[in-house]
Formats: sequence, structure tokens, C-alpha cells
Amino acid sequence: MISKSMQDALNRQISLEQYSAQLYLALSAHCEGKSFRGFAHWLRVQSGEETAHAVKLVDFLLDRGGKLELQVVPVPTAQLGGIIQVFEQVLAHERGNTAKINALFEQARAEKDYASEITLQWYVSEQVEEEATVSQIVDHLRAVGDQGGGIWYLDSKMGKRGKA
Ligand code: OFO
Repeated sequence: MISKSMQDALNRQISLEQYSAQLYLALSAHCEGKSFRGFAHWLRVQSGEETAHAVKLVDFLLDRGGKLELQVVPVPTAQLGGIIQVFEQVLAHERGNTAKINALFEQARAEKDYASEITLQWYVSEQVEEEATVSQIVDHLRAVGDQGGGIWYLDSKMGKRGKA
């Protein structure tokens, strides 16, 4: 049986994962509106991944006999701007989420909740991967700038995510 404090913390994280999905969906629509269909596609896929992260935590919570308490998911507060600004926001958001995941991991360790710790390990690794990927995208975007042919090349590359 999961502790009440860990149950509450996991419910908060589920809500945050859902917020991430909403944020990336909003940013995807913004890119689509600027005809950057590749960046839009990448963000749409990422939005789906964030939903999957929420559901994975829901399953874990239920497997442990916990209670799912869904919370209101806030409207995303993204500052919509150029593509570089969009991905800088994604990077800042992922860094914030890493801090939340790390805090959850610490809580699991402090409570000697080994099952939560093991499940959260996957999220810790996922954050490392996501931060590295988005950081590289931001570097590439800064290198080519918001104007010119380079950004359209990057757009076409981003559109290949998940396609063999
Ligand atoms: Fe849920 O993976 Fe990053 O935020």
C-alpha cells in the first residue's frame, strides 16, 4: 500500500505530466500556424509522450492500491514567439520537470518506498534524455537563427520524428 504523502505527490506529478502534454500541444499548434509543420509534428509527438508518462504513473498508483485524484490542468502560459523562443520554453519546462522528478525520487527514498523509487528511476533517465535532446535542438536553432533556409532544413528533420 502506498503512503498518503506519496499518493499525493504522484497525483501532483500526474497533473504536471498532463500539463506538459497541454503545453506542447499549444506550442505545436503555434508552430503549425507559422507553417513549420516539422516542429509542430515533433511537439505533437512529445505531447503524446507526456500523456503516456501520466498514464504510466496512473497505472503504478493503482497497482499500489492508491487513489487517483485528478486535478484541474491549467491553461498553458507559454509566451508564443519565434521557433527559438518556443524551444527555449520547452527546455526551461523540462528542466523544471526534472527538478520535480528528482524531488519525488528523494521523497521515495526518504520514505523507503522502494517500488516508487524503482518506477521513478525510469523518469529520472527519461528527463536526462529529453533535456539532452531539447538542448541540442535549441543549439541548432540558435546556430541557424529564426530566418533563412537553415530553419526550414531543421523543420524537415524534425518532421521525421517517429517515422522510419
Ligand atoms: Fe514527462 O517527460 Fe519530460 O517532462
